[in-house]
Amino acid sequence: MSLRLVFCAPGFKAEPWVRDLAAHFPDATIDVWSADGPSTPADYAIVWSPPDAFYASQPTLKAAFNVGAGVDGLLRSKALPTALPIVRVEDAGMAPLMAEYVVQAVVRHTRGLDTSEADMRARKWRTNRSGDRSDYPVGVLGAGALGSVVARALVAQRFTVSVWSRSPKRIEGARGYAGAAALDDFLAATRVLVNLLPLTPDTEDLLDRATLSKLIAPAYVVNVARGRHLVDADLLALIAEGHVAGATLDVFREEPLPATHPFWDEPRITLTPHCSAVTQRTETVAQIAGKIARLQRGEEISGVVDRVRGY
Ligand code: NDP
Ligand code: OXD
Repeated sequence: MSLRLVFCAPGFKAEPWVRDLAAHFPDATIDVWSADGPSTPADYAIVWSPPDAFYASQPTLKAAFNVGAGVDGLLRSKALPTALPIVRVEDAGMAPLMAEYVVQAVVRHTRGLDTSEADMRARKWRTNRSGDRSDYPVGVLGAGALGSVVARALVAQRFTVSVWSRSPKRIEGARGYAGAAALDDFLAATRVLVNLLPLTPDTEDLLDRATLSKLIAPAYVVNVARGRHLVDADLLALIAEGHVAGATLDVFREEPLPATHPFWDEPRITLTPHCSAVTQRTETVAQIAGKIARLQRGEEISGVVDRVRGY
C-alpha cells in the first residue's frame, strides 16, 4: 500500500503544504484532516495544534511531525496518545531568522537606538554616545538548534556571550554553563538576557523576579521562546524599579496580546507579534520528508521529543 499522510494544522493554509509534500512523495495519499469529513487512517501526520478529535480519528499513526520547534502546545493535549512519537522541526531555516532578530534587538538596545528613537519621537535631538560592547555581556538561555546559532551570531558581533543549557555545550567564543546549579553564575555574568528555552515544567515561569534580579543592572530582556517563561508583572515591576532597562518581547502568555495588557503602555518594551522566526515551509517539508523516508527504511531520526523532559 502506498504511503498515507495527513495534514492537520488549523490556521495554516493547507494547499501549499500538501503541494510541497506531494512533490517529495508523488505516490502518497495526502489528506487534509477535517472534523466534518471522513478521516482515512494515515501513517504519518504533519500537525500544528490539532484538535483532540484528530488523534481518535487517526489510530494508525507511526509518528506526528510538529511544524514548529516548540512542542509545548502539542504536549498539552490530554488526547495525545502516550506512545505516539512526536518529531519537532530542527532549525529548517528558522535559526538564521532568529539570529537576525536577536542581534537587531540586542544591538538596538546596546547602541542606544531605542533611546534615540524615543527622543526623536519627542522631537528631542540628543546625540547618543553608546556604550562599549564589553559593558553588555549577553547570556543566551538554551543552546539548542536556535540558541547555539544565536550565540554564534552574537559572538560574531563581538559580544561577550554565555549560554546556559541542561547538558554542557561547546560554542566557540562563548562560555558555557550547564544545569540548574550553574544558573545563578550564568545570571550574575549576564546583563542582556536572551531566552531560547523550550517551555517545559522545568522552565515555566523561570523569568521571574528572583531570576531577573540576579542579572547585572540595568539589565535587558529579549524573550523569543514562549510567553509562559516570563512572569509579566515581575518584569514590569523591575522595569519600574530600574533594575531592568527594558525588553524586547516576541511571545506572550496569551496571543494575540490582549488589548488591555500593560505591556502595550510600557514604552521601554518593544513588542512584535510572534514573528522572530516563522516556520519556513519549503525547508520544513524537506526536513520532514527526509525523516519519513528514513523511518520507512527503518533508520533512526533526530528531533524526536523526549516526553519526560518535555522537549
Ligand atoms: P532545542 O530543543 O534545540 O534547544 C533547547 C535548549 O534548551 C537546549 O540547549 C536544552 O539543553 C536547553 N534546555 C531545555 N531545558 C532546559 C533546562 N531545564 N535547563 C537548562 N537548559 C535547558 O530547541 P530550539 O532551539 O529549536 O527552540 C527553542 C524554543 O524556541 C522552542 O521550544 C520554541 O519555544 C521557541 N521558538 C520560538 C519561535 C518564535 O518565533 N518566537 C520560533 C521557533 C522556536 P540541552 O542542549 O542540554 O538539551
Ligand atoms: C515554533 C514557533 O515553536 O513558531 O516553531 O514558535
